[in-house]
Amino acid sequence: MNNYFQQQSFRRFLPTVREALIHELSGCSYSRQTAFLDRYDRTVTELAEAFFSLYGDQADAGAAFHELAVTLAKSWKNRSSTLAKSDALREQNPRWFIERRLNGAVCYVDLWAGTFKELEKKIPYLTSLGINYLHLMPVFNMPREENDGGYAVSSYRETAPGLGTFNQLKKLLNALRKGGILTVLDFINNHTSDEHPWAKAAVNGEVPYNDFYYLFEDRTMPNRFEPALREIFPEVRRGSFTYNETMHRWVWTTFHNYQWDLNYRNPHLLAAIIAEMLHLANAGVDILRLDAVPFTWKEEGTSCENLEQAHTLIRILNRCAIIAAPGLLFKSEAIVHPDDVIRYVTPEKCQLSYNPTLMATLWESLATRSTRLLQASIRRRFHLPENTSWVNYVRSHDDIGWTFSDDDARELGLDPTGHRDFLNRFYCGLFNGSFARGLSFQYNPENGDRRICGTTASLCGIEEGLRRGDEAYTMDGVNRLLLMYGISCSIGGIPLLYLGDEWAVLNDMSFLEDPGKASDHRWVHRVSMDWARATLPVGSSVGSLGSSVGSPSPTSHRDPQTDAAIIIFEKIRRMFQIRKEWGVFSENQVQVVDHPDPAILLYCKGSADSQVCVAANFSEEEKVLGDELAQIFRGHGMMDLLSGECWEGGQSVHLYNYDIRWFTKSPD
Ligand code: OTU
Repeated sequence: MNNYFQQQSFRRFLPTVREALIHELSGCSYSRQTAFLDRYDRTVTELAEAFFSLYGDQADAGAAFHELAVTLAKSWKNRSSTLAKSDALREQNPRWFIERRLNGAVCYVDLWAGTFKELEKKIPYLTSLGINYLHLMPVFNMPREENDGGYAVSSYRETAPGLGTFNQLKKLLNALRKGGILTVLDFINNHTSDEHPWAKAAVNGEVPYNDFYYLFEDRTMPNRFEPALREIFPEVRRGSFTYNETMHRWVWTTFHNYQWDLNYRNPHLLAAIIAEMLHLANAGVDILRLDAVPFTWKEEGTSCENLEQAHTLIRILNRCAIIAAPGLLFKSEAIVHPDDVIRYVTPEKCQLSYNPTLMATLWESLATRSTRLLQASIRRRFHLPENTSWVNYVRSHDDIGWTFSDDDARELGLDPTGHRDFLNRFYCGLFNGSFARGLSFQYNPENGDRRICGTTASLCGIEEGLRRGDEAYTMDGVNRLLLMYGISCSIGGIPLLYLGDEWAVLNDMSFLEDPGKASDHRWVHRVSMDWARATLPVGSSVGSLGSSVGSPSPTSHRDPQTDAAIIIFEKIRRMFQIRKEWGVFSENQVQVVDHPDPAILLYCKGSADSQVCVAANFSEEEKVLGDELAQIFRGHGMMDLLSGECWEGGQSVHLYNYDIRWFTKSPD
């Protein structure tokens, strides 16, 4: 801190801020006041140090900090007593979310249910599957035509009109809470849409909004920054800046030209964004998914991704939550190099993170029938700090990017670029013998990069099997899908079901007819839920559910896709159920066990009677496991938790094509 606040010492100014907070809280009960002040006193030094490390050289940093602190007090004052009570419980146990044994799911409200009200009616469906963590993708106001699936936010407070009102959203969050389901909402804080009131005010040159975005009078600065920047959507447009005719200014737009990057060099913008964040927290959301975390800080001559200051910003958000909404968790969305992904995951930054490394290497293993890269990445890149957790996903609403470590690949004798090229061709169905039916996304002619779109079922071969009318081919696809979920459910952390995957939803090309979607291939896997299919003859009634999903009735006539879907639905439900019974699956620790056959992945978790050992076969050939299991279980009998099958001690174990088993010591 070279600066104004170093000379003055920001500590000297903190008592004045505290006075203002006491004044702000005057209407609150004594216990509410002391709870806040206790947390504030414990945290403020850390918060201020982080804040002034970014802004200490600006003369009005003190005023901005004051503004921020008052926002915290105001927000706490408005926090409901229900949330404050749950805050208190969560504060006492930083492992609370690990102990909840979470089974995650994610959906777009409109595509999956229609509206907030309709979604409320689907809670029994979610609970019958065993889901207790639900991520609702962007629910706030967005531009009508193109809005990047809502990731162009026009408001952090007004909900998208088609979904319902903010009060209905609050009601839904409340109902989910009562149903034992934690909720996750996106906090898209790297950018807003160009229709956000802040952006509109900036266009009109209004103070202070003219300083909320990165605006440049000419190309001088953009030209200096641009050479080092990554293009995220190169098929849509080149470069990272957009000229605005009204302002005669260039705007920083990392993603689409209508997504304007927020200027975190302005401490008042940070204070304003934290007010929005806490407003969301007070609506009753448990977890905020921080979108695009790598991009929030820009520094000339760098890639403007994963900079230290971006980490400091998250620490500030986290400290503010500790003070004003201590039950809130953060989930990082950083789809970058594995070493960079992991740096966001600490109790002081994001307690949760997507695990893109696992996701990418799982798909890599399916294509190659070798788990070597997957094993290397689990060994080196799975370990997380205490009281944090991975969110292990197979598919999301986004593309699949091959974000494995080049060093890991080279050690295995793979040329990273050539290997990515192979994977892209494989998943676009352009490689001879490929079972996958995916689409290419964002080809960049300059460096040959591209990513992959497609539903899990289509990428696993179910689509191709159904097209051929080949039952065995389709079943291989089903087993691949279950293998992927079998690992994301057992390796450690929170598995995330992309809703629709449990019904083997296939690619849907109808997005090509919608001008707002046609240029974005990700819509091929953002498919609307066909509830008529879900009510097909699974036991008595999947649609009305309760807990009544029984076994499929053998006499009823079903189409092959439904047959596949029913198997998947039941198996995923079973995995989620076992996870509830076996806390070890929610813990991070995992040991990969060597196996000479590259198609086999073997790992163990836990110890003594709660030890489990997962064995998976990533090939279409049957395999016989060696004596690895006998050694692990010391010759004791074993049981597969998934099927209930048992083996006597020392008996050899066969793994069918794409088989996965969750072994434990068999009950005596
Ligand atoms: C996220 O993804 C969202 O998940 C996307 O749906 C949005 O389009 C985007 O942000 C903009 O809001 O580039 O291809 O490292 O890779 O933030 C997906 C992070 C994306 C980026 C990621 C981004």
